[in-house]
Amino acid sequence: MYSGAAAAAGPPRRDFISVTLGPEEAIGVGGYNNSKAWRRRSCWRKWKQLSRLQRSVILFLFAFLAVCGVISYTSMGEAWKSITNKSLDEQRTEQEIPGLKLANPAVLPAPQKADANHGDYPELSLQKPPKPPHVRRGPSNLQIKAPRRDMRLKTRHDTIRAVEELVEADKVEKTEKSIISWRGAVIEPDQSTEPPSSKIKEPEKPSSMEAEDQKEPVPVNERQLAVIEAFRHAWKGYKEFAWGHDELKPLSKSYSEWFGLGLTLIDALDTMWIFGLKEEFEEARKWVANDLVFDKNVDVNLFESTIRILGGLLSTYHLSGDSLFLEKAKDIGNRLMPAFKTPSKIPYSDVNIGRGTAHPPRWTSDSTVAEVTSIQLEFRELSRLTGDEKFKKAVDEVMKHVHTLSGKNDGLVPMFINTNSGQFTHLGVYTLGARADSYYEYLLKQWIQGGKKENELLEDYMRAIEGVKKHLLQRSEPKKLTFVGELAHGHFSAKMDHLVCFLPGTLALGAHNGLAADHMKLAEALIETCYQMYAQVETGLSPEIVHFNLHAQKGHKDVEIKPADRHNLLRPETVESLFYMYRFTGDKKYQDWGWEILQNFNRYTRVPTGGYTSINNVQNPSNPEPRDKMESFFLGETLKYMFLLFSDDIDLINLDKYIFNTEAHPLPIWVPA
Ligand code: DMJ
Repeated sequence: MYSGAAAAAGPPRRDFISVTLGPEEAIGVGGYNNSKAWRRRSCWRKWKQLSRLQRSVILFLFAFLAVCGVISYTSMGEAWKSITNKSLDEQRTEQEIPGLKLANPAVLPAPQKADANHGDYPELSLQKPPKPPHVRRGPSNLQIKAPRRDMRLKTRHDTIRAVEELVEADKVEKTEKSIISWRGAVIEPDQSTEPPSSKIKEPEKPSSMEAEDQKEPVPVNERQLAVIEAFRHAWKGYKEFAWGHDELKPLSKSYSEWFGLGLTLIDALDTMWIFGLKEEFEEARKWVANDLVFDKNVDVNLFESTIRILGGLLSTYHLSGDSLFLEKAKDIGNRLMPAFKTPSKIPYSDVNIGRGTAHPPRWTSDSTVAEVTSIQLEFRELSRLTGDEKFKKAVDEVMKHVHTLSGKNDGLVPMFINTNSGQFTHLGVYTLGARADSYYEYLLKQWIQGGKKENELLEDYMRAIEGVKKHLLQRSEPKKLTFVGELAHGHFSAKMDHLVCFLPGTLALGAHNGLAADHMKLAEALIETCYQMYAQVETGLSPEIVHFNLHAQKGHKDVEIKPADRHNLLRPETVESLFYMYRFTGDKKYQDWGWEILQNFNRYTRVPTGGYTSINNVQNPSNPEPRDKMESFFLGETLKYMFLLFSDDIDLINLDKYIFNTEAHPLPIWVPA
């Protein structure tokens, strides 16, 4: 069908159409013409000469080939991307934890829709978590790394000393041959978790194994360095005079024993990990491996040993990935279980961990409400890690039972519960302070831990906050500070424990997780009050309890302090709440307030030979009357929250992935946001 020459040569073949070409187009005449224009015209003619059916078939074939081409291009691109990404991740992980493959199953259950069940509670409308305005998404700092020295260092004596020590630590790091890699420094790769015989499902892996956490840490800043320096000073005293014992007595250069289980050391493990104190962590780890024995004829308090020991071991396991800590956590968890063998299943306050017996205090068969309802995060996590449901069942039963109890006042609970009858006792007294505080905290935190599905917990929490607003909130004079008082048989008392200062942080956490926006407003008002409990006092440190003035009186501040209440135990609640408030608002004033508090701890509670001490009199700067005791929560909580408060890295214990227990030990959220 193409050539004029052929056409000229004789009759056209049957299946060709004869075409008469002009002279310039005839090959024979005009010579070989292969110009683009000619070819285009020729093709077009050929196309026009096809039948309609032929054209349709060709068009269809073209379309079909084009579609196939697009599909195979996309899927090959994806495959190529995943091949290259995977090999990079694998290389990185292999360098950090030899033998660890990314093929490991996901650590936590697959994410679910956070608001899946909210239909049941129309009044509890959830908001979208607000994005913190100030923070960039930075790398996770869960890997231990010595803080970098390329920071802007200032002239403050403390800071310089801290840096010198850190340089020293760097040197030690380089010579430590026993370390596999820092993240895996203490991981013995062959150890595996051995689920107990009553195993019901596969145990979970530690959250540190998440690929997402394998990022470069953000360098610490000057304020964080000052916290590290404070920690090192406290640790120096503990190491020298109280190693392996419960608490340091820094003035008498000795120690005190509560359970005889190295409380301070265990409480401080994850703090050291987060601060990047490798050498100290390694030494403490050795003590846990060789000297921490739970098979002891000793009575321990169920709540205190759960939040400090079980909580501390579990979080250290998560951060370090070292199965030693899980093994120890399982051991203590099992030894605490006899506490739940009561007629009502409300646990006894005390357990003999060597004998396997439990009992209430000598003078009563009551337990404290906050104690029996603030062990759940830890036991539930132990079940998830071991695959053994018995821990979770025991503590969930307590919550379910308390949910149904009468004797509450608009969601506010009394302070005692009887282990025989399972009923509240001493009805009519309501506080957010001692003996009730962490009941409220754990309602919200369990709800978050479990993926926001356990509606009874949320319901109880929301009711309780309404109860607080209705019965316990008042304003002081002259500054009109919002505070949380107490109610005793219908009488309001303007007394507030420092312990109540956990509440602004908890309210802010709830608001961040979609609860009512007015919770955040209340949090803002309350944290201001908690700060004033420090700022209005002569030493700049809060007493254990304050009384607020309800009526303006000339020469009187908002805060009054009774002689019996003017001690300070180095408690964490205010800095804890400052940390949450800064994370969620980015308002630097919270960091500045925390900085003031740290300086006042340094001024009035620091013991030159090592350690910090509780004091008896926050109103006397010239003699604050040191008590000679450093509580374990100063290292476990107070300094940890300070360090986190001064950080701008939201991935340094990301609050959408971790929930802090009431002793500041971070545990993974099962269904992270
Ligand atoms: C800690 O043991 C815990 O924070 C507990 O919830 C309350 N008491 C101390 C700190 O003040």
